[in-house]
Amino acid sequence: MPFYITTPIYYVNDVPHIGHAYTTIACDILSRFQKLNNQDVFFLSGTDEHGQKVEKAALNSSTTSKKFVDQMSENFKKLIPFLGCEINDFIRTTEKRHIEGVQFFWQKLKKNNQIYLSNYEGWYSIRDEAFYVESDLIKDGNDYKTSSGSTVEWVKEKSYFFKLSKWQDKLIEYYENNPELISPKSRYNEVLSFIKGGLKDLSISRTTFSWGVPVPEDKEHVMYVWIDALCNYITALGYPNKENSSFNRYWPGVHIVGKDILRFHAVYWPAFLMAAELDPPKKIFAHGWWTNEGNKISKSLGNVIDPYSIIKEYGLDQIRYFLFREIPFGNDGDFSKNAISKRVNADLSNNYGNLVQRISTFIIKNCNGRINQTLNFNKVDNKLIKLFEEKFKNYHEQMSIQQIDKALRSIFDLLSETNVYVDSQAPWTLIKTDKERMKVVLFLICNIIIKSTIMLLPVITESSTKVLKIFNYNFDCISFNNFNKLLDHDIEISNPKPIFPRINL
Ligand code: ME8
Repeated sequence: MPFYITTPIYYVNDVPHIGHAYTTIACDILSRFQKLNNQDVFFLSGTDEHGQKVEKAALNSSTTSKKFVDQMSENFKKLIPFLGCEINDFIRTTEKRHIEGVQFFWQKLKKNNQIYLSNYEGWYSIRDEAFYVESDLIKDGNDYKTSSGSTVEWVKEKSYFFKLSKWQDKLIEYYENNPELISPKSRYNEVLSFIKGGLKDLSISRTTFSWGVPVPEDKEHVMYVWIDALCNYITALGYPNKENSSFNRYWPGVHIVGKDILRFHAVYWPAFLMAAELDPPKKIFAHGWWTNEGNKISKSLGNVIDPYSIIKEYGLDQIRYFLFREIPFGNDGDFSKNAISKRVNADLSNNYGNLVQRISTFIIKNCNGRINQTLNFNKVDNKLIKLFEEKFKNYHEQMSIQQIDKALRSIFDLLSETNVYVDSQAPWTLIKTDKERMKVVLFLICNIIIKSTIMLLPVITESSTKVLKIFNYNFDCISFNNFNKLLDHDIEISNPKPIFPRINL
């Protein structure tokens, strides 16, 4: 089955930070999970390069807008492999394929009588690239600000409008019939009540600057950056080419976005798509925001977390794991170095790493690195096998609904119980008293280690790969098909090495 997953396309007005890395890694985890389910995955990321915010940043640089966006986009592209993420395509909104696709989309809306020309007069925030009504704003002396502190300016210009108001009832009906389309539930409720509060037609073109996609047949206007940006999800698939195209195969997709941009994705985007007679997205998941040691992350506070330096300091898998285990995916979270160290030491070093290390070195030392396959399990063993089956089921259910933290918790509960089993069965004692029983115990522990490692593969990809190599696991066999079945071959271990050294607190 095709599975299409997207990150937001990131604004190139500044360099990437941990927030961007967070969304990209989330998509990578979910994409790797679906690959283990044998799905045909298409994972897209990219950059949002038009609009006033980017134009302003380009003007402040000493180069042309085109050169500026080329350089800045490269920073986002380069970050992806550094984060251990594997994408299928990277789209830039300044590419020809995108511009042509968006212009086609615009014409389709026009043909369907969804667009009209009028005048816009109201507030606009360049930082948010969003229109605001006065009731959304907070008075700040003589000025107004948004609730997140963005400044706004009064805009008065000729503009094309999209007939968003016409889609209010359709959107309500659509979401009421499909409540699982927006997650978490609280965000779904928020979107639904926003739509029920009434939708106004949306200004979708600008005339007071020129850094945007030209509106077809009206050179005076460029498109509003959000209609341009949202279309990336389909232009990257080859839209408007529908026959035999990736569009045909992969659309509709799953969008992972920050809570700040949910409204654009869950209100405007499905309405645009329905108006163009296309399917709305399959799912929109809105995650929360990270603060840094309790403070809002912002350039002016000088506390922006650079993904390169934090990964160099703690390690890639350590950061990937921390980001997705520490807080429920969907909630806000606080990024603190103390929390990273505690989390890594407790889970990755003690619970998982130590288990792998002590079992693999024990087998090398005492069994020549080899444990034969067996089925001679007793009651205690069967209890652990049953627990594994339960935890895998839970892991699978949670990952399927993007609850990455809960899925990880299932694996680590299983590993904790496995450590208890190791201590109670004590293979180091059995070696003296009952060698046959020792082999059964070791075979089962190796099974659980291998299975847990495969479950961890989407999150801590590099380290899981290393562990599977220690256990000489055949990578061609990796899939969640028949996952409950224990290994039907002997286990061979080579070159055990410590995987997660403890971080000194
Ligand atoms: O909004 N914590 O781009 P953008 C968690 N171009 N995530 C964060 C974060 C934080 N502190 N800060 C940013 C745009 N993010 C548009 C999107 S899509 C058609 C167009 C993440 O560069 C989060 O995913 O401002 C947020 O949605 C995204 O970065 C916004 O990136």
